[in-house]
Amino acid sequence: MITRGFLRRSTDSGQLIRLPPGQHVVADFPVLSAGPTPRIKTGDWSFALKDGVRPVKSWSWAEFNALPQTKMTRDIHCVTTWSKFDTAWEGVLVDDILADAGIEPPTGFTLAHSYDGYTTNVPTADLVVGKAMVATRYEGKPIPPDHGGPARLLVPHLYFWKSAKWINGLQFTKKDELGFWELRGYHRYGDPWREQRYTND
Ligand SMILES: Nc1nc2c(c(=O)[nH]1)N[C@H]1C(S)=C(S)[C@@H](COP(=O)(O)O)O[C@H]1N2
Ligand SMILES: [Mo]
Repeated sequence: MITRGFLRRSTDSGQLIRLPPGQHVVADFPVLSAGPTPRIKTGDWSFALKDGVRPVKSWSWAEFNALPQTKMTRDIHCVTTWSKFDTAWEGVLVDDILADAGIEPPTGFTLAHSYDGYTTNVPTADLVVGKAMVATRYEGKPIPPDHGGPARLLVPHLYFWKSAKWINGLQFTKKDELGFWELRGYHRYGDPWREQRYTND
């Protein structure tokens, strides 16, 4: 039986594995940020959904926390080669954000935006149908600031740089516009199972 928390891939020999190629398992939770940790008070926090330049809807912290809450336990894979198994998150599925805004995904691409100016691009299809959430809790507690609190994107099936910390919005874009690391040599998609680390992988 395969449960949602235990994604396993078959090797040629038929063996079941859960560690993508070139990765090793860690027990700790490394912090990786391009700059200093922004400190955002939940009272100042808001999350905005945009279709191109057009604002669709925004939520305060209280409004966002009143949306349906979902738990997700997933393995995560950082491009710097560490993987961490069974990380437990809670937050709002992107599906439930869209439902609350009363829209279907308007374009095939999405750019996530964060309080530190970080951006990352993800195909919209990789954010919906239960694949991704805006997480507000980790291991049963508010997400620590270094790990992206008050809220971070969680797209566990792609390399962890796609999981934007300190997220403050999702923007639908007509084209696949590159984000912070994607402009600096990381792969535009970032599938750990295909080792899509750098632009031409
Ligand atoms: N806003 C923002 N999100 C970010 C980053 C960042 O610098 N800023 N770094 C990314 C990278 S490269 C990784 S590997 C993960 C690290 O998350 P962690 O510090 O919780 O392990 O966050 C990603 N999300
Ligand atoms: Mo990273």
